[in-house]
Amino acid sequence: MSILLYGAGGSPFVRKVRVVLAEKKIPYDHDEVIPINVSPEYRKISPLGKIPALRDGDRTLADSSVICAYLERRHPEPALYPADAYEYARALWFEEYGDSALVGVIGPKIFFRKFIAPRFFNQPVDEAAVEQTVREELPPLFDYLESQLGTGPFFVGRSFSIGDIGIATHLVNLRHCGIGVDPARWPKLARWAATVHERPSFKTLIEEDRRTFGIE
Ligand SMILES: N[C@@H](CCC(=O)N[C@@H](CS)C(=O)NCC(=O)O)C(=O)O
Repeated sequence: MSILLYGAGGSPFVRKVRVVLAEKKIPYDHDEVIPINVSPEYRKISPLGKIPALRDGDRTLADSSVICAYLERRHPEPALYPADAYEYARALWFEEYGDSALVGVIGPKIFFRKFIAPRFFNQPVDEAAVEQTVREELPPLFDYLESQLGTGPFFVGRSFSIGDIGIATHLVNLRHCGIGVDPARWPKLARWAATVHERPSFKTLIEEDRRTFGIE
């Protein structure tokens, strides 16, 4: 097996790559690197010291978006990037929205405080801070996403794409914190998230995280 993916499973960016690998049925080995005090050897592969990184034979790459784009060229089927130029750019936009706007709120302000801090740093959960973020910062992000979903099942065109993966991976971490998308307030987004998280590529990883982290 020539592909080796580096990066711990709870990372939304690592999950993005794993979903792409699963959708394309690409076999891989997995080295669950935790991005704290990474070794000089790992920094040669991932110069910013972040996860994920990927080795394909004697070639290496860092950054989830870069890795997913590479995998698409190496293994074009099933296509996860739309063929149409505008739809292609829209899919990249949603991936970027997940990797900047969503992670900026969900990562440090919710997932870290509620999930990582108590489990790995033995710190109590700052529930008031989490609740404030959920009340004030998450809704505008969900309002935008709700406004972008049409009548179809996916964010862009008629096919599941990197745009869906790039949003859904961050909502998994929210879900691990016991926070979902309220279907009364964001019906399209809630339906979309439930459908995407039921795909085998996501479902397998969600169940794996549940076992690993003892999530009820
Ligand atoms: N743009 C990067 C972001 C990766 C990222 O921020 N990963 C986090 C873990 S979820 C990390 O490695 N953090 C450690 C650090 O920033 O030093 C990507 O898409 O791969």
